[in-house]
Amino acid sequence: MTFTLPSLPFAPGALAARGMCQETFEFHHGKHHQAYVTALNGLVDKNEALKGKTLEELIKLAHGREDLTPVFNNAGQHWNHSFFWNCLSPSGGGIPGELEKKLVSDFGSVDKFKEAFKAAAVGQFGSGWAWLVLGKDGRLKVSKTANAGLPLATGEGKALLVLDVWEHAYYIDFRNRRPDFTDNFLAKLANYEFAAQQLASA
Ligand code: MN3
Repeated sequence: MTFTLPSLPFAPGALAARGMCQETFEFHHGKHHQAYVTALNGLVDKNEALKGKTLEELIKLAHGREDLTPVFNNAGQHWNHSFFWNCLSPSGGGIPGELEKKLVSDFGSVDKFKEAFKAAAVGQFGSGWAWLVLGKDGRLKVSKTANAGLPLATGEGKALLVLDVWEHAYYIDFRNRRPDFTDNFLAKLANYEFAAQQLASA
């Protein structure tokens, strides 16, 4: 299987007025994400044992395998970025009723969810990702992963929403201010409709 860079689900300049400019997407989607896809295809191409596997199969196979670390890193980054683009929206920030009810039930309030998510995003030392996950116990939780990590690999549940907290995700728009980048995501960019769809299909 050859992997390809998915198209953005919106025009690259569509989020500029909400704090994520076109240049960010030209680099983040067009260069960073493309580089992970290209590297992954190269790794699969030279390893017979990896050919024909789906992205999810590659992630599970390579997770924890020292000899397959580059495969895990590039496959995880391809999955994470493909998911991340869907977690952004030109009409982001509004939380559908069903999801809001679940957030209130599991975190106490929407504000408490946002506080927990921000703490995960800001508290991730170095590169990584902040997640809203539906845990195996049926409760929503916030978590963070380093580098290319993802809930599919850790087995902690189903991903509903993610924020990329690698510096390349925010340096053009927010320079070094990851807390402001996270606040802006939660208030103006987060596609809670997509998160609600993930929850409904769980
Ligand atoms: Mn990234």
